[in-house]
Amino acid sequence: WEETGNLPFSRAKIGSFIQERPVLKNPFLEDALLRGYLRRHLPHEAAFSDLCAFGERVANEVDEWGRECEITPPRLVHFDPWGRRVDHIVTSSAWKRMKDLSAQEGLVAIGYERSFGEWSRVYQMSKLYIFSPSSGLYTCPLAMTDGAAKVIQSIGVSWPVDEAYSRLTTRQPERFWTSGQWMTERQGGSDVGSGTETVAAPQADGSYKLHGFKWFTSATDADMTLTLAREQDRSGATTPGSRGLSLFYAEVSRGEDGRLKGIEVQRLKDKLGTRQMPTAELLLDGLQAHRISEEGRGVASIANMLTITRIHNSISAAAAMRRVVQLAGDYATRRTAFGKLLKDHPLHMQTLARMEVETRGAFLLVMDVCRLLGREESGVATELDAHLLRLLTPVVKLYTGKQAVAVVSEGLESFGGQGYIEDTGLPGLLRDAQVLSIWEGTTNVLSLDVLRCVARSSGMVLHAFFTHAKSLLAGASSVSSLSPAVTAVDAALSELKDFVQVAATREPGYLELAARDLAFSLARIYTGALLIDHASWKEASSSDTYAALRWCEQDLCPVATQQARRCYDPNTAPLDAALVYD
Ligand code: UCC
Ligand code: FAD
Repeated sequence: WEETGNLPFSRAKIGSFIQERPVLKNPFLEDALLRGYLRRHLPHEAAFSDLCAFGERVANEVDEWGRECEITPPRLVHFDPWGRRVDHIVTSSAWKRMKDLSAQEGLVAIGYERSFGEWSRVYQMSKLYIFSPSSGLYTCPLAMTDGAAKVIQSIGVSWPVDEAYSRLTTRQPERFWTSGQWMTERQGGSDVGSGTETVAAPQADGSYKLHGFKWFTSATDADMTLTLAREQDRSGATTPGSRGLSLFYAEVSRGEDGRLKGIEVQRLKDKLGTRQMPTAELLLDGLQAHRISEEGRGVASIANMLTITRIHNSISAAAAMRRVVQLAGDYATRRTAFGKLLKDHPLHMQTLARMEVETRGAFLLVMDVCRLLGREESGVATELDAHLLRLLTPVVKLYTGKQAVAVVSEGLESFGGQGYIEDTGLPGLLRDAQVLSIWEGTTNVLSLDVLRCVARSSGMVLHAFFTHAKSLLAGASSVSSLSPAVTAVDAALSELKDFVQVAATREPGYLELAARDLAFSLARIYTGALLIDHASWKEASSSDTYAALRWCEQDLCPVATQQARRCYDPNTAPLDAALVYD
């Protein structure tokens, strides 16, 4: 060896083994459930060929742009070289390409063109699902843009927002606008009613000047925003609480001196994830705005935006899970340990299969909410559909947000140490997933939203839930292979019914403590029913059946389990507090 110079590791040789990387393939073609779901519900050649072509583009072109967004994060330039304040948020060229791509591909427009009628939202969200993990977080501005278009559509497309609407929903890159959603102030992001200090001073021309401080504003390079503020009366007084909040539309523009009009960008947030995208603190110092809601109806009017952004959030969560499972599956065909490929280790496959079950459940739950949204928007929704959409929107957001963190974290581990190495691109998936349960309403706040919508509907919302879940099970009653799953969901529905009956007789604090478990129960039961329904389709595969069975083996109704353990009784809250501060 010495004579030939082939000594291992000699003369700077670092060994000859190089591990093959996991390869991203066309995310549409790789996703059996997505294709099966669309074949069943949206069997249109045009949709399939568009999704297939887009998937090819995502794998071969766009994914690299997403990496570029990550490694070239936005930065804030406060002053120009001559000392003039400019507050310029410098973004990467890849981020700008994402904007053009989004317009060209109709990633917002599809929802408003409605070429596929009531299935248009499912089509749009399928595209976003393919795009999301490669998008460099561009799905964030798209979510808010879609939400703003929805709000404008719901209040009426007329001056002063008609031009904005046409720009938010266009496919022409040079006209396309994105929108911000500025709700959070320093005192409160959940409790917006108490936390909003921004005031709106009426102007002689009917517009307003906004003065306040917005603590979190994402994708701050947007062209416009919707935001909340308190209208001042002639004496400068405002109404406290939610009832004092109105919704305002403002354009983000610059004067001839190059300065932002009425806005100072204080700083960009230094974030755990979502680093591809700017999130700024903004001082609103006389920002010109137009009130677009009735006075005092700001929260109710922005609720349409929340519905849309929460659905986008859920799509991103399911997509992150799908991406990590795809990459982990591919890696398992390339990595060897203990003499065989990872894919040949049953315990490793069990781990990936459990991730796959979670991913399938999340996908079907969020697609069902998109289906309901599409039905509502095309005017074919029944009353039951409307109740389900209201109930399931917070449910899907809060449940998939938690699933995404767990599944993506497990996914990183399946690459061993490489899952922890930044330039593989894998850690970013986890860092970006962590925000999904925080923004657009935290898990607890959305659980309380579930309670609120149940409470305000005098039983109608829960009735819709039980009726639809039962009808999904009924379709599968003749499929014997699914019967253990059907029995499990049926039993969970009965437990849930019992819980509701008992809870109705208890003090309000009881329900508050049960809120999170209740929301999780709704998610697990409904998802179980959807998996069963999909598996009972005549073209379903044996894996569809297996996934349904596996999902339904878990505790589908944790709220009943915890109730039996007396976890919501009046003595629990003081005991919890004592434990925390022990
Ligand atoms: O985080 C943000 C942007 C992040 C970036 C975008 C990411 C998008 C995904 C990207 C994926 C990559 S923006 C900030 C988001 N902030 C929140 O989500 C706030 C969380 N807090 C809540 O949701 C609270 O529940 C509040 C603020 C809505 C509670 O306020 P109030 O004032 O206590 O609420 P009320 O009094 O219960 O409700 C006021 C009205 C009522 O209508 P009326 O008066 O007609 O009875 C409610 O029924 O608003 C109605 N309402 C709703 N309607 C409240 N929530 C809803 C709802 N969810 N749906 C329909
Ligand atoms: P808090 O309301 O202080 O909540 C703290 C904790 O208390 C949470 O765990 C919450 O669940 C819990 N909690 C609160 N109330 C209750 C209750 N009644 N019962 C039980 N538990 C409760 N906001 C915007 O408006 N626009 C943006 O573009 C935007 N971008 C963001 C980007 C990023 C990266 C992040 C991290 C946040 C962004 N936000 C944005 C803000 C985000 O929406 C808020 O941070 C979020 O809604 C939570 O509000 P908070 O931070 O005030 O938390």
